[in-house]
Parts: sequence; structure tokens; C-alpha cells
Amino acid sequence: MKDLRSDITSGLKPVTGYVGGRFVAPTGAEIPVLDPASAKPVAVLHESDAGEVDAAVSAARMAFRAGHWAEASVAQRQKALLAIHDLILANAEELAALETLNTGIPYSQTKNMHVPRAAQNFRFFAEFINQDGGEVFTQEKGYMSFVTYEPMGVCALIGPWNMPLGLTAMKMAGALAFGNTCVVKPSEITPLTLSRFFELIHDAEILPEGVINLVNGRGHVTGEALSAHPDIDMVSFTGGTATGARILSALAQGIKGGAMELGGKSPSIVFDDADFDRAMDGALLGSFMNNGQMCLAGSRLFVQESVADRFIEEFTARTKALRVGDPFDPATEIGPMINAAQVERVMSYVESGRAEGATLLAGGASIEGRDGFYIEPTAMQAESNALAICQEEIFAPFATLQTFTDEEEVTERANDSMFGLVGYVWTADLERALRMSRRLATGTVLVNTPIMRDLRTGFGGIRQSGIGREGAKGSRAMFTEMKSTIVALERPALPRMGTGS
Ligand code: TXE
Repeated sequence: MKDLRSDITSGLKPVTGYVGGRFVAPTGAEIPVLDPASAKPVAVLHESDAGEVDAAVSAARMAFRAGHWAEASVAQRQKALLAIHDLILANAEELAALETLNTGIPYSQTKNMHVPRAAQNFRFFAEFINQDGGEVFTQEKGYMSFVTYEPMGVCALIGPWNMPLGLTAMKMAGALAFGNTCVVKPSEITPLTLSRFFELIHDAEILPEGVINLVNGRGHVTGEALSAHPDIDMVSFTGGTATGARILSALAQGIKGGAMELGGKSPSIVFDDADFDRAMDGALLGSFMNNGQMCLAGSRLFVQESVADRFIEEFTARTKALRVGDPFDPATEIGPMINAAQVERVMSYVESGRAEGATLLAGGASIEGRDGFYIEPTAMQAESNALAICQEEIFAPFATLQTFTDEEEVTERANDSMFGLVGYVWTADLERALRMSRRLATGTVLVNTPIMRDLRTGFGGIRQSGIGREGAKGSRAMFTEMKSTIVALERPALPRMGTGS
């Protein structure tokens, strides 16, 4: 584990942009890139300023207009997407190690889940475009109407730090599959994996010049220059709700749209008829996978009264027993938080929970004596869903537990949220599961399973969890313009204006 960390760290180059098929010289403002497990800088990011962003957007526009990609046959696009799939898998260990180094997410998770998932995104969209088509309508006598889906043009893809490769690969795979060119902006906190990913694609000469471009830097510099650029056609964003709102305002100036995958505070409801052990395993995974830094975390738990004592006791014991440590250690279940600000933020929620009357069940403190940004996995019991710890996204290994009496009551409390990303239901009663699927105000409902993502379905939220859906037709809606063509088949009689008859 020490070797993997030092091998990956010693090979790091300065992070720069990639514009029109070339890596940019490292001249931009320098921003340190940290390893959250040691709190030490491991690389330097050279920030892309407005000029570099403009060059990246122009390169993407020129590539789009040239048509080598937008007008390529589906077979050619499939071939490229599958080549990227293979490339990710061939370099899985290196990409996973970079992801772990930069995010602190356990290597067991980046290697076995995130990187294969990033590859699968490209395979999925390669297969989807081979089967996907438009629609034809023949109901209007004398006419044939058809709908086709055309690429939007230049897509700005802005990614978060909690799963940099997986979440941004999803956007890239969708944008490219439908014939767009793109400018990608990773989080300035976690630029390492995507930078290497671009280098791999460049070396393998998979895509025509300018089809993918990379800019790096802070949100208020590089992110704003990109989302406010007049020549982008849309933004696909994953990140915080406040940032999503800023990006939407920038887009509104140009009457453009965007797809926003924002925060969540997803309820996970355990009914007393559920398979207790599976619900317990699922609740722990839903709260603590990915260091708890997941938009779809099911960390707002509701447990039915008759099983609550037993559930809370076991959940507390297992939260205390979680192995926190070096994310490269195969035994580690929880790595460090992304940065010091996040540690402080979590601690402020422990305080606010206490002040509002919640009971601390487990954790609640940062771990002293280690260099990195480590905290104890935390669980608090709350009497009311109105507490800040039950309403706000904490984005950390932090679960809240509430008890409930019946379906009516829990539905109301689960839906009492400004977010609406995922609703988890644990029950053995099929009718109840289907009722809850209708009643929960969320974009996705998962029944008796944690963290399952089926790319054929759309993923995204309602309310302040976002706009748009990622996956199959959801991504098509995001990355294409629907065009309707209506053809007269029988020369229907037309009123002859201006003839006086
Ligand atoms: O995210 P930001 P932050 C939530 C989570 C977290 C909070 C804040 O609760 O604690 O958001 O995290 C870019 N124009 N999630 O502040 O700022 C930024 O550079 C254009 C949920 O780190 O939203 C980065 O690339 N871009 C979540 C990206 O936006 C801008 C994932 C995300 O950063 C910009 C991450 C601007 N004005 C955080 N400002 C999820 N849903 O999975 C910033 N950016």
C-alpha cells in the first residue's frame, strides 16, 4: 500500500489544460493539489484563465463544425467509445490509485467500483446509440411526421470532487455518444485522474482534435468563465445546489439550458417487516460508502418503532466499529474527508445537532494525531425532521436516525425536504413498496437495495436536487436538440392567399 501511494505520487506532473489536441504549457496561476490522507500537496494545478477557457471553447466549436465527430457514423462513434472503455480498464489500477490519492476514497472502492463504472458508461452509450432512433408519427392523414435528435454542439461538463472520474466520465460518454464536442472542467480539488485520463486518450489517438478539451481551476475563475461563455450550448453540472443556481443564472443570460445534478438528503425508510440484516447492511452502505460523500447517500434514516431499539443499537455499534484509515489500506472502510473545510463543516453539524436536542450515538469528533482530514463516522438520533442535521446535506459519514409509527407519518416526514434525489424503502410487503414508490417525492426510489444505478433509467432529482436526468433517454434529452420534421404526402389543398379567391 505504501508502494502504490509513493509510485503514484512520484509520477505526478503539473496539471494543465488540454486544448485543441495539445496540453497547454504550465503557465497559469498555481494551485496546490492535496492528498487528503496526509494534508500535503502532491501536485500543482495551473489554473485556466478566461483566455484559456475561450481557446478551449473555440477548439470545441471548430471541431464540432468540422464534422469529423458530429457527422461520423454511429459505427465510428461506437468504435471510439469502446476504445475508451478498454483504455480505462487497461489502466484501471493507475486511475484508481490517482482517484484514491486525490479524494481519500478507499482504493477498494475506486478500483472495484468507480473505475469499472467509468468504463461501463462508455460501453453503455456505445450500445445505446446503436439501438436508439427517432420517432415517426402517421396519425395525421396526408402527412408523415418524424422526430430526430441532433447534437447540441459544444457541451460544458463541470464535475465534482466526490467521484471525479466516474461522474465526469458519465457526462463525457453521453455528450460524445450523441455527437457533441466538449469542454470538461473537473473540480480544482481533484483534477488528477481526469488529467491522466485525457493523456491516455491523447496518446491512444482515439478522438479527432478538439473533440474533448480540458480546463482546470477554481469555480469563480475557470468555472464561471466556462458557464458564462457565449459560445457554449449547454452545461451539464454535478455539484452543490448553490453552485447549480449560479450556473443556471449564467445560462439564463443566453437563454440556454443545463442539466443540474445537485445535492440530496435522501430518506432511507426501514419498515418492521423488512429483512432486518439486509436493511442494516444497506443502511450502513448508504450512509458510509464513498466516505459518506455521495449525492445519493441514504443517510436520513427512518426506522419503524417496533424494530427501532434493536436497529439503532446495532447501527450504532457498527458505526463505531467502522475502520477509518489510510485509503490505500485494503482494510479501510472510511478514508479522510476531502479537506479541512469539510472537517470543520461536519463538526459544526455535530454542534448544531446537539444544540437542537439530537443525541450523539457514535463518533462526533475529528481524529487528532493524524496528518490527514480524518473524522469519526457519526450517527445522531433526532426527534424531529426539522433539525438542520436532517434538512441540510452534510456530505460526510454522518447518519441521522429517526423513528416512526406508520406509513402515513413517515411519508410526510420523508418528503419534508428541499431535496428530492433518492428515496430508499426497506420492506417485504410488495404493495407497500409500490405505494411508497408513488408517494416519495424523489427522482429515484430504490427498494431493498442500496446505491444501485441502472443506466437504462434516468438518475436525477426533483426540487433543489436538480434538473434533468442522466442515463439513456435522460442523457439524450440533455445532450441533443429534438427536431420535428413534417412532410405532406398528398399535396393537401392550401388556401391561396393574395389571389382574391
Ligand atoms: O462544490 P461546488 P463544493 C455538495 C456538498 C458539498 C457542497 C459544496 O454538500 O459539501 O456541495 O461543495 C465548480 N461556476 N456537493 O463547494 O462548489 C467547482 O469548481 C461554474 C454535492 O466543493 O459545487 C467544481 O468543479 N462552476 C455533490 C464544481 O463546480 C463552478 C458533489 C463543484 O463544486 C462555480 C460536490 C461557478 N460559479 C458537492 N463555482 C453531488 N451532488 O454529488 C464552483 N464551480
